[in-house]
This record gives sequence, C-alpha cells and structure tokens, in this order.
Amino acid sequence: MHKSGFITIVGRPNVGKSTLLNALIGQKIAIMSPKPQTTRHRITGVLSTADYQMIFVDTPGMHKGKDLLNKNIDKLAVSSLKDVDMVLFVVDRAKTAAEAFVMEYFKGLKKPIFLVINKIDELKNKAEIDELIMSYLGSYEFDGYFPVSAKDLTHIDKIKETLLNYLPEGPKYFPPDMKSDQSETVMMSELIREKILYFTEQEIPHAVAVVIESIYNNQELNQVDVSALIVVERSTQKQILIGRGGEKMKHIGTEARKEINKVLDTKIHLTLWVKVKKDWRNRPSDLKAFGFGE
Ligand SMILES: Nc1nc2c(ncn2[C@@H]2O[C@H](COP(=O)(O)OP(=O)(O)OP(=O)(O)O)[C@@H](O)[C@H]2O)c(=O)[nH]1
Ligand SMILES: [Mg+2]
Repeated sequence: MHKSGFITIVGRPNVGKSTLLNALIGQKIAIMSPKPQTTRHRITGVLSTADYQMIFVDTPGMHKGKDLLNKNIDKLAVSSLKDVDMVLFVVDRAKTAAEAFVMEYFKGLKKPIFLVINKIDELKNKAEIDELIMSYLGSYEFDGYFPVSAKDLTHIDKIKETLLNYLPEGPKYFPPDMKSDQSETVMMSELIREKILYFTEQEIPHAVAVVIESIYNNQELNQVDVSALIVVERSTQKQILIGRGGEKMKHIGTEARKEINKVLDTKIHLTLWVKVKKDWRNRPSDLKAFGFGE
C-alpha cells in the first residue's frame, strides 16, 4: 500500500517554518532568514520513499498585514489550511497575539493538527519547554506535539514517524526525484533575496522584489550568465542597497552567487541591477509582474 498526503506548515513569521521544511526534506528548498516575513510564496517540498510521499507546504508567516502584498500573502497561508490533509503549527518560545490569530483558523478544521515547538536549543531546561507545551495544549486539542530544533535537526525524525502513521493511502503525486515545485529561476531569485535580507536592515528587506531577467547558458566559459533585477520602492533604498562605491551590492552579489552555486550546483556569473518602482507592494499590476497575487 502506498501512502501520500499534503501537510502544511503554518505559524507566525520567523518561528522557523522554512528551516523546518528544509530539515524535513533534507535539503535547502526554501530560503530562511532572521528577518520576519521572509517567505512570500507557498513552497512545496516533496519527501519520497518507495512506500510513501509526504508533500510539505511551507507558507508565509501569518500576521495581520497592512499592504496589498501582505494581504495576498496571508490569504495563501489560510487557504493552504483548507487544501491539505494535515497541519504542522510551528511556534517558538515567544508566544504572541499572532499565535492566537493563527489558532482561530483551526476551529472546525477536521484534520490532524500537530504542535511543533521549535528552537528548543534556545530553551534552557525541560521545565521551560514543558510549560510552553502546556500553555498551548490548554487552548487547543492538538493531535500531537513535537519539541524540536529545526536548525540542529533535533527530533525531526519523530515528526516524520508520526505523520507516516496518519498518512492516508494515496498515489505518487510527484515523480520520485522531484524535491520541490520551484523552478530553478524562482530559486535563483529567492536566493538573491535571501542575501539581501541578511545584509540589509530595517525597511529594505520588506521593500524588495527580485526578478530574473535573463539566463544564458554560456558554454564557452562553462557557466550560466544570470542577470537579475532588484526592485525597491524608494531611491533612498536604492542608495542603501548599492552602498558606498557599490560595496554593498558587490557583497550581496558575491554571497548570492556562492549560494546559487552550492544549492543549485551550477556555476553562474551574476549581474545585479537595482531599480526603483514606487509603491510596488500596493499595485496589483506590479505584484503580478513580480510573481505575486492572482
Ligand atoms: N536557534 C534556532 N534558530 C532557528 C531554528 N529554526 C530556525 N531558526 C532561525 O529562525 C530564523 C527564522 O527562520 P525561518 O525558517 O526563515 O522562519 P519562517 O517561520 O519561515 O519565517 P517567515 O518566512 O518570515 O514566516 C532564522 O534566523 C533561523 O536560522 C532553531 O531550531 N533554533
Ligand atoms: Mg519562511
């Protein structure tokens, strides 16, 4: 009997959902960063064996977003709850109003929902972990809970074992060698955005979109020439991103190139451009052009 099913990963921004997805699949599929609201798309990761297929759906962190981009993003996470067989609700030690906001959506969902207490490497002792678990079990009847560290890969197998018990009989939805639904082009733009998130502060991370403009297989130099456009909202942001003498952009470009080489196993030459597009996060046509919205 072959088992398969869809499992969505939801929770507040920055709790480690994408890190957990990567840990479950065993390779980098979703970008991760210390900045909240890193994930902007629904990202599918597939874990296949001869006997089963678990299809994990990483979602953007749920919170009450104000602009059009964030409203679209929130819808993604909410709709994913309806479409799947099971839910992993990820939290860390910071219990906020956003957790209650997410749990509101669990009401009436007739499917297994598991609590994942992530970042236990940051928690000092067992009593602290137990207290956190109890505070959640008191407000919702979860089907199980897992204290884990997605970063250190601690107890990740326990999640898989339990999910396998609950996984229904089903077909192979994806070819066995397929790990993700993201194209290489999307992955490249995401890895560039990841480096921007790491090396910029304050409003820049949220104001950025990355679009791959061209990919050329340069056989002469045995490399792939990639040209990417970084879109920001204001000229001041553009200046910060470029940095004095172009230093910042150069650094981001180098780090992104190295990461793309590693993750996609492709030698690339990367050219980055920065362009200002005022208020793109609130323009439906821009959102569409940058890969968001319907
Ligand atoms: N100490 C520790 N940090 C972790 C762990 N898992 C994730 N992190 C860190 O938490 C931060 C956020 O991780 P992400 O995986 O990007 O979080 P996310 O929930 O996907 O965030 P959004 O996409 O913004 O909703 C990163 O700096 C991670 O390195 C963990 O187990 N332990
Ligand atoms: Mg994420």
